[in-house]
Amino acid sequence: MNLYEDLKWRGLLYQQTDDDLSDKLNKESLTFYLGADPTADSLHIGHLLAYLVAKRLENHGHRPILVIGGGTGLIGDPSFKSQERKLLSIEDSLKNAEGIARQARHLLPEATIVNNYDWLSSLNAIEFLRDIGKHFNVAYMMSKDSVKSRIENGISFTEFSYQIIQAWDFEHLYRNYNCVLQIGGQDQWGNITAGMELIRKIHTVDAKVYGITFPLVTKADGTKFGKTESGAVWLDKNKTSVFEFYQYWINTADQDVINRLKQFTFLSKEAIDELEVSIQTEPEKRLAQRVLAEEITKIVHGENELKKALRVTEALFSGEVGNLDLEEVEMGFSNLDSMEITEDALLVDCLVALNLASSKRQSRELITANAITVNGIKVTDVLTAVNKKNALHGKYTIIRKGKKKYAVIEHR
Ligand code: 545
Repeated sequence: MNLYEDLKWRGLLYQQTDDDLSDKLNKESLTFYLGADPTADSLHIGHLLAYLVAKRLENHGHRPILVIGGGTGLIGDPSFKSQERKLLSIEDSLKNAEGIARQARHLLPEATIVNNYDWLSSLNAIEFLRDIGKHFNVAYMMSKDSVKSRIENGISFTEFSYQIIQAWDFEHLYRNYNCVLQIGGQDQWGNITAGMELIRKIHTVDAKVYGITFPLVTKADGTKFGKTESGAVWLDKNKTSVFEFYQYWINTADQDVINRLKQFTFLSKEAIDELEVSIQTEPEKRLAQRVLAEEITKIVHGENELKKALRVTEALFSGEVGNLDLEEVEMGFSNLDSMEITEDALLVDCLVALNLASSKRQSRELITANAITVNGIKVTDVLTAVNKKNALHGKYTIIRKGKKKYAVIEHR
């Protein structure tokens, strides 16, 4: 399969500006770009897709430029937003930009990374209005979905102008890097085409520049992709632990897992077809989900972190948590119901405090019924005490009720 067919097969092509783009993509080596505004200090898995598309193009011989929107982030992209954004402070924008740049560098180590604050911050109002603004017709700007959908509820001149600023980025990169292609999600179509317009007006109508977008990731059940009860699934392991990250992917529904494998992994069609068969023939193994979770966790967090997430998963399943190292314990248990104690305590009291039992009496019943383990060891004595000395790594006591319910005590 050539690159174009591969992108199509993976469901990664939503719109393209030219029909002859397939030949360009397959046969030439283009400099292209992808932008991200530092609206947060980390990317989440929705944005990850964009970087993986960039990586697919790079693997095929195209040259990526990753634009970190330190400048555009100060303006606020109205695309797909029903309401005006709160302005980001310059400090936050630049601080977030550092975080995003670090992740971008990790995902595409070979890419050129630039921050548009570097050229946007020195643009003055006269230049902006004379040299750039003059090329934009207001009716054209208002016809963009990002603006049109907002006219009634209100859109500031600031956000209205966003498309011009992103357009100027494309022109800047075209002029300085011979960048001829911009990629983005489907929400970016209006901004990408605005840039192509501007380049043709400033340079020549024949300037060969292109744009492609990929579709929003959707789930078969209609709920939002990339969200859990506790919020977005972030790439930063301090915001979403590697264990939670791994768990998110392993819980992918059968109806979605093949699409995810196509979009988010670099596995071949043959490999993915085989996994599709396994969903039919041995669904209980959840092989496709396992492969998906392992592949993506490896891409984002590396082999070593994946190993830890697998060890934690295995320990939670078997109950044998005693062999986990401190980092693994924290990875697996930081989000559980927990309590802190500074002195020794009776297990029966802890069970109540942790909501594992409704009363001391029930605590005792659970213990005599062999339903409670502490740090992986079955407890039979109702007078068992919980103390720092026996804690894992001198810090945590992990309690398990039945097969699945866990809680943690932190010793201070
Ligand atoms: C800025 C300057 C440019 C070109 C592009 C931009 C950014 C663009 C935009 N993109 C989105 C984004 O989200 C925040 C990410 C960091 C927390 O707003 N105007 O910055 C997303 N983008 C990736 C995909 C996207 C898009 O980063 O394009 O569609 C999500 O899949 O929403 O010169």
